[in-house]
Amino acid sequence: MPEQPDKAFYVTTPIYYVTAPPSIGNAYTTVAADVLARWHRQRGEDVVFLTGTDEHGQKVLEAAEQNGVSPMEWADKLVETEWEPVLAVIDASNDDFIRTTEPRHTERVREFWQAVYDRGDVYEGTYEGPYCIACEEFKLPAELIDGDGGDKLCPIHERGVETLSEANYFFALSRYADRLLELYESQPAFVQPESARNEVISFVRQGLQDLSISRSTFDWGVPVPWDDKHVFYVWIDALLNYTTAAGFGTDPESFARIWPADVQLVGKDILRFHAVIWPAMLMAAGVDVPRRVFAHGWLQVGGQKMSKSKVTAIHPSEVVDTFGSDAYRYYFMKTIAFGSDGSFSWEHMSAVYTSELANGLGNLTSRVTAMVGKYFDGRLPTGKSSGEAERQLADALSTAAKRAEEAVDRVAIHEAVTAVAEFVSRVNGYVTEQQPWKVATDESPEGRARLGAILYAAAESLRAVAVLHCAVMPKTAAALWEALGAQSLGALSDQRLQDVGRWGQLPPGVALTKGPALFPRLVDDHS
Ligand code: ME8
Repeated sequence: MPEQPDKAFYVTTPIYYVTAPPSIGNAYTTVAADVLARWHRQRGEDVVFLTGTDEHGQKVLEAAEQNGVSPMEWADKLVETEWEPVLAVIDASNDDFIRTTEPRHTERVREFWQAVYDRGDVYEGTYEGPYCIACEEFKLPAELIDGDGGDKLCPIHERGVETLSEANYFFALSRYADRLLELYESQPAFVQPESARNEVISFVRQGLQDLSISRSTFDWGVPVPWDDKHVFYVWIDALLNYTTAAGFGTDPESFARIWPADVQLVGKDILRFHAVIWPAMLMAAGVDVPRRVFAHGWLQVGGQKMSKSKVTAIHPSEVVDTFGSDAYRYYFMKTIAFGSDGSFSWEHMSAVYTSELANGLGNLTSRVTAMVGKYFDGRLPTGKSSGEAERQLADALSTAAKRAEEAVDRVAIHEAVTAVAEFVSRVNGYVTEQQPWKVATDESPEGRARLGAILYAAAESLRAVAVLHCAVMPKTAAALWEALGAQSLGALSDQRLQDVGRWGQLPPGVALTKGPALFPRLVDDHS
């Protein structure tokens, strides 16, 4: 890969259909992308984090018709009342929000495809085949499953498919099969995790069919520049959002800084679009392909069989209202192996909240700040009388920080959060073993010095936890930073992950405060 010294770290989510309000499924991808964005910012990198909405196509048109408004009115309403507000609910720190109906995008779509047309990779033809509107995708007959009445259903949505037959324009995708296979070989990180990579390779090895890229039976889309009776197929318009937002075709300087994307997160349902069609489109236009497309697993509710409808029934606000956005983010990022399917249940979420957050990090923080208050008038003592136990704690911190950093580079978000959570347990265990409340009964200078060393080590560990947990639980990390009096080290956002393991940063003498509980006890635990 050519070196780009000023390259920003560019992370994207899929752009979501404005058919319905967001669900905990959509929010899962956005939170993961947000954690990566915040983590990389905490390394001091220039970061661009993009999310947005996918507003064209038959599916959105149908939703608007069912609600008796124009598709544009419908899209505006959903973006304004649902898709933008949900970002604040889950505390997403996106740098841009793209809507595919914006002129900055539609103009780029027309230019991009005109260029591919001019290069000879687009031709006119007819296609007939089963089409799932919910997926906005042609299906292969062999993929379909049998419904109760003997009809054929989409395997993802378990709903009927239509037979679409029309004259339209085709992209010569089949010409790119060999180049795609070469890409998967030479750039193994291009599709991750490994299971997704294998699936994509075996799919492409079977040979690719050309892709129908226009529609003439409805007009809710970007008009095809060389034939205004057609609009572009929603997917080949939507995929281009990632290059539009980076400045493709308008701002070469910004495009050189941002593109190629470093991590494009997608659910496994849309893997082929991102790992097959998308790079082939870019190759056809002579644009670099992304560095990594990462497909995460599917969320289920209450351990039930995969179903879009069950997850879509839960709005992120419902969960955030009970647990807060930090606990929400922690739960989804830690308990589900990123890349595997996962399950949400209120009971499990309550249990994790109580044991790991309220009784874990929350209680540790309140114990440490309360003891510094009680035994040292709220001023951090020195750690001069440290011994073997404190050295081991410092080692555990540096191991946890390395593990977390290395896991984030593999997009193993759950491993990174787990490494930090295990360090928190380790610190809790340390405080319990050292029994500072007993040491406090020894009022000799040695006893005082030892007590100081224990509380210093515990507070210094929490200083590191604030920095390490900042990407996942930004509000908690900020409250912890304040409780520790750590503002004297500068703003939390200026603390670098590269330095987090350096022991002894908190200056003795700073004022610690026992603020409100970081994670209040649950009133209604939904169990
Ligand atoms: O596919 N579990 O939009 P979409 C995990 N517009 N992730 C889930 C999920 C679940 N149960 N449900 C949804 C589209 N997601 C297109 C994308 S990109 C150029 C165009 C997440 O609104 C997951 O990331 O159907 C999935 O890929 C995405 O939402 C689908 O959102």
